[in-house]
Amino acid sequence: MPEEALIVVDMQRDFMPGGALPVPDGDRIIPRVNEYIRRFREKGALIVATRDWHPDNHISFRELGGPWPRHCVQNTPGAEFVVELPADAVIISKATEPDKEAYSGFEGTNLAGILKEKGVRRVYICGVATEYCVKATALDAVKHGFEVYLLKDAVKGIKPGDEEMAIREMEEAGVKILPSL
Ligand code: VGL
Ligand code: ZN
Repeated sequence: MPEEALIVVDMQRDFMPGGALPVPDGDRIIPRVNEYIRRFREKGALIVATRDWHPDNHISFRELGGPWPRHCVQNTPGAEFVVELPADAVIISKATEPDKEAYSGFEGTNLAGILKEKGVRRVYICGVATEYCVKATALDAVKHGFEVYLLKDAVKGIKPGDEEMAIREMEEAGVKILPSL
């Protein structure tokens, strides 16, 4: 039973420079994330990857009154992962319904159940965007009773000020911030 899980949040083409909703320098954390995936895998941790997986009529899209450009539409190149995941990684698709937004990997998914069933107590979080899906996932992980660590050298935010604020908010909620591991 793995005590630990690495949760890789939304490392998808549309969130990288050149994508539909780019996180500035989002691609610069790819090597770090790949290294964490390898290292956690080696020590027997569960590898989880969340993905934004929207239908093409999702409410978060500007054309439908939402805040974001069309991004991460199911089964399109923009929704593909840009990191190297092992074949046995658990893939969690979120925000898959047209009328529901979900920033957290726990929202509307069975992620908490899967982690508990596998005996996971500690989760380590990396990915994008720090102030949206990373933060929401980390705060929900705390609420579900996990011990939560943020891998600070393997996250990226959309706006630097907002990213700093989000990290403080996570810390106040009980997330342990690790400069690196
Ligand atoms: C995200 C905005 C819209 C994220 C997803 O992954 O942080 N941000 N959809
Ligand atoms: Zn989205």
